[in-house]
Amino acid sequence: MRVLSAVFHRPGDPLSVEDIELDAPRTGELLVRIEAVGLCRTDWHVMQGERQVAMSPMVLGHEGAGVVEALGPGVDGIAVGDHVVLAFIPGCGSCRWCRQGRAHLCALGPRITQGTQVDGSCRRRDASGREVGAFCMIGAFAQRTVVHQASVVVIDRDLPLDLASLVACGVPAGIGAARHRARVKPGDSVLVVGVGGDGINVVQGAKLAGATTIIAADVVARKLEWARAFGATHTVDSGSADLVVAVHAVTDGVGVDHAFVCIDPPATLLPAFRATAKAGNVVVTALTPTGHTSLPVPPLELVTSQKAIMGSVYGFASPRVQIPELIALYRRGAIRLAELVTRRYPLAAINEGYADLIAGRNLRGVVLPFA
Ligand code: CXF
Ligand code: ZN
Repeated sequence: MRVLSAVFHRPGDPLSVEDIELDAPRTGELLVRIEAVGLCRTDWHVMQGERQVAMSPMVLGHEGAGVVEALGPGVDGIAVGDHVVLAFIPGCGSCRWCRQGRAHLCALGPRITQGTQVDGSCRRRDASGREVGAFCMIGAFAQRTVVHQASVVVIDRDLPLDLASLVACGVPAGIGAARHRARVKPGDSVLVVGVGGDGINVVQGAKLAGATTIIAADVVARKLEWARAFGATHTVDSGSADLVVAVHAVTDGVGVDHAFVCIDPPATLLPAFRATAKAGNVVVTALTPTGHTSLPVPPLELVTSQKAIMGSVYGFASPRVQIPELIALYRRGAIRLAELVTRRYPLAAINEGYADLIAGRNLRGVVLPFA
């Protein structure tokens, strides 16, 4: 079938919104009508050539939610009409990580930039017959997609799908970084550098975990205001203030228990590290363009300060466990979803959505492919 999709062709070019030929689902796969898909910075990194993918053209988009329309053979436990969130790392169910319940570490994870389906082949072609890939084995910037059941988490049907799309990436990435990676405890102090789509969710995750000092740092004034609404107790304009001085002023010269680097690690990791207390945690959630090969932290300082620097993807917990849990927390009023959405766009306006993200106008833009 022909499916309107937003396609990456070459680094530096805007996404091209065009008809793509989508094949029927094969074994273990299903057809999903995409009702909402979030605009995450990761896709922007791909569009800029900062994160390399193995093929082009490729349909980007990995923060999607929708409704199952058809099943291929061998799909288990998913029915037509089910509402689903797409997981940007599949859970094969059989590798050592999945068997431990840690699907965020699934052995298939390194293949999400390849463009192919789980079985290694492609389901999409452009008008000239060329094979077209799907980012994260999802390709959610489209009206419909074919994904493997390993990439699917079934959710309750009464949750609005624009809100459901948020729990596909930014919400678990941020909240999970606070809860599962740093393991923030009641009374802890936290610094979040970059309070966009990931960072704002670290703020709400830190609040949920009982942190009593939550310092948000950003260069965009509007994002600092949003961070206050999500639970930040202090804000720092990192465009003008010295981050380390500002954090020490709030923490009696000690530094924070946990710092989160949610934007531009080459520039922000060292100040975040130095704003962290001895023996504290520095958690990096933001991506760095390919080509940077070292951490900007003096090794001697790392040893003598006894701090831990750690990476976190998908909030360091299985999307299969986290997504239903986060939806339950939302229903209890413990986390916010609706307030994360700044603007909604039709698929044809997706490049405008990315321009808004990069200009700092959006916390989250959400594309509604059928609007
Ligand atoms: C990213 C995390 C690192 C691998 C590619 C996808 N996540 C989403 O924003
Ligand atoms: Zn993302």
